[in-house]
Amino acid sequence: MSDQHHLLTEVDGPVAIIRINRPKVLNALNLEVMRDLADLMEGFDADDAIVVILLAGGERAWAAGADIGDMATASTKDMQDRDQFAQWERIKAIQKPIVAAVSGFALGGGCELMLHCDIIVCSETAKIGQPEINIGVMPGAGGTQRLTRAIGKAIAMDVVLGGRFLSAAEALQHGLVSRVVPREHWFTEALAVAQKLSTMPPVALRSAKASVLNAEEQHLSVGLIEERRLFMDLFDTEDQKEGMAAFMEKRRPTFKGR
Ligand code: CO8
Repeated sequence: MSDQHHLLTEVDGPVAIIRINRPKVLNALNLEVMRDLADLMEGFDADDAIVVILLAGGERAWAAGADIGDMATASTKDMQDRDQFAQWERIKAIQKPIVAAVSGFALGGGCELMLHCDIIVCSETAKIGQPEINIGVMPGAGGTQRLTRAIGKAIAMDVVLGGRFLSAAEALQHGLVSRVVPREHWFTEALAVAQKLSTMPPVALRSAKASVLNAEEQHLSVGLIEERRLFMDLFDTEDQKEGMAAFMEKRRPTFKGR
């Protein structure tokens, strides 16, 4: 495991693992972490040997938000000049699937980072929320939008306006996370999900991710046209030929990512 101090990385076959590692501040996301996270993710996205990215926090905290110390005395102009949202846009543009391994606090920018991931495996200990209101601000990295699309207006208002934390069970019930697992399995189960995904045909994975994300971005009729195009394009890949031939021949497919 190589240590880039606040982010630890490891490659496990076709799965790239990134761990946020600032335990003393509950993995608060400062500007350097976000920039380096975007750099790492873009590197793995461009690496043909990697199929899936697994992003993990720590046992006590996935991430307790943006680093409040970074912003405490900032003016609106200071925040604009930092252009920190450019890093979030880079993470949003990652084409490979991102699996989140979430334990403990996922708050504020931490919750928003979780919402940038595609499959969210969450410990039964997780506490998820957007408590920015308590410190005089509001979500700024997509929380009011992605959270509302995921869980609906009524619960989103409770979380965003009231600062209420959702338990893992509530988050699952409201469709905010993909799976809830016993506390001791939060990382191993997420890794297993990432490993399973990494056996899938990579081109189809990318197209399917893009198409599901379109459902959040676009109106239905536009999303359906784009889905049809992505679906058709996959018929020019070797993996489609191999996947369907293997099914017909009752054998396991060997995907090549093209
Ligand atoms: N930023 C900086 N330091 C933090 C943060 C944070 N977000 N969260 C926790 N810490 C630090 C604490 O200051 C403390 O440090 P120290 O030991 O030096 O005093 C250490 O982590 C441990 O925290 P606590 O002692 O408070 O631990 P508790 O178990 O008592 O409480 C809580 C845990 C409830 C998670 C509590 O720490 C808390 O409320 N944290 C802040 C949560 C919050 O408000 N998050 C939102 C931040 S604002 C935000 O995310 C805006 C996003 C905008 C878009 C992104 C732009 C970059």
